[in-house]
Amino acid sequence: MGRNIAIGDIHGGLKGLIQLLRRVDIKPDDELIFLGDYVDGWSDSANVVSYLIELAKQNTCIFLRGNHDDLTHKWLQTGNFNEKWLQHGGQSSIDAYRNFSVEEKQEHINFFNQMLNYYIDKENRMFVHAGFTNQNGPEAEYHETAFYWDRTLWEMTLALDLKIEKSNDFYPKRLQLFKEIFIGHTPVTRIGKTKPVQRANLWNVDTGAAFKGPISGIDINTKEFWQSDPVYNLYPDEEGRN
Ligand SMILES: [Mn+2]
Repeated sequence: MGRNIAIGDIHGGLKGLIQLLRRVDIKPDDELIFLGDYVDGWSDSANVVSYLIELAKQNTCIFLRGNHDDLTHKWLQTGNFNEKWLQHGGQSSIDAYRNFSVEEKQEHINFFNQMLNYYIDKENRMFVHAGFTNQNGPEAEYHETAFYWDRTLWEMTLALDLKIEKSNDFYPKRLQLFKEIFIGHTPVTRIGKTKPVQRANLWNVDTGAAFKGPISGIDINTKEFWQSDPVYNLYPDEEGRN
């Protein structure tokens, strides 16, 4: 039986992703659940997407949609973008696509189209890039952008008294809905951590690859995890997102 491995934010760091998958020692029957943000950051944004398209031919892969994927997707489709995106890694994605043909870009657009906003597995574990806000669960979410932008789910667990019992009336309803929730989006380096962080039944697997951290993968059953080197060390001539 293969493993189920969730992988955090990548942000164009293909060298880190390859290193991570080698350390995980992936086998053909392992399922890989990517938590989003494949692009915007290091210079290999477009190459990461090409790599993932190929990887999905060998392994069962689930690709969640990150906020950076959504912005890059929109730019690829329409040519439209905003200044904020350029400053937060968008320029690196524009540069990365410079030598890609129309056909290659179309293949990537198809890949972006097929990304999921969230995924719930047979054991009622939820996977989403950022979070959700509706107490009645993701199906009831009013604005789909929450799935790749929300930070309240993560912030709530940081503020939560972890001694509170799940049966307590004040236990957050959003957490009660699922056995476990796996997210990326907010680097754990912001709270001084470098490894995947558990808060209640929520796991944050974004270890800050866009900045000074590594890319992380975690076996969702055993919680064994693996990491690349800090990605900025693999791109010594680049400034990254700082
Ligand atoms: Mn991110």
